[in-house]
Amino acid sequence: MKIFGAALSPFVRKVMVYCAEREIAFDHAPIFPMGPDAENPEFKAASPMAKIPAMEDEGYTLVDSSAIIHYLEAKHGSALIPDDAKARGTAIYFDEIADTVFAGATGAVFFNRVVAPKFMGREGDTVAADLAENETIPALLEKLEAQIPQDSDFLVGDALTIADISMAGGFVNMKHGGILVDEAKFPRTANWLAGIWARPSFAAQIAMEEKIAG
Ligand SMILES: N[C@@H](CCC(=O)N[C@@H](CS)C(=O)NCC(=O)O)C(=O)O
Repeated sequence: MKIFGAALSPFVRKVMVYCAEREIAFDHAPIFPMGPDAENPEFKAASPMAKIPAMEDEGYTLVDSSAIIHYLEAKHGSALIPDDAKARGTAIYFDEIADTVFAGATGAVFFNRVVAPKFMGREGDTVAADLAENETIPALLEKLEAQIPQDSDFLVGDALTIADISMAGGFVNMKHGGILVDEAKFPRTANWLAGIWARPSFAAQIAMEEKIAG
């Protein structure tokens, strides 16, 4: 199996960490889609809309982090998407909000403070990054804090699910943009996140990314 996409993308990271947790081997093609890599013929064949992550597996191609994880759960047996109806509903809910509202907010920081200046050779929109840091992200964290279970180290039930991988992955982009979750203001979120980031899958991913993000 081959995974196309830059590791710093929250969506690519989600698939990479999922594979690490499941010990699913893959080759990584670190495609950055906002430059010449977009013309890579293998990538174009796997990702018609030029989005990352894309996957090629035994001649089958697929785009979108959640779609790829659902495919891998079907192929390798379900492990990180719960079977129980309510647990599955909640896990997919967290995956969805990670990919939408949280990725939008953390992306404003990450894109403008890291991607634009470091990888695209232009200034980022510092006003947009500051607004996300000072207003959007704290407002989201306040809502998230109330949803972090008090009696578990995980977002759903008592084991790791796609919810933890997706949500904790988004916070890595915030970290690359210079923001950590304030433990004094959001203790449950900070504690949950520290536990997930300490897993070997995340620890290795973050260490590798920090060499790239600088
Ligand atoms: N919902 C998609 C989002 C994928 C996505 O937006 N990826 C971004 C990188 S973080 C991308 O490919 N951007 C390039 C573009 O839109 O041209 C997923 O979960 O995979």
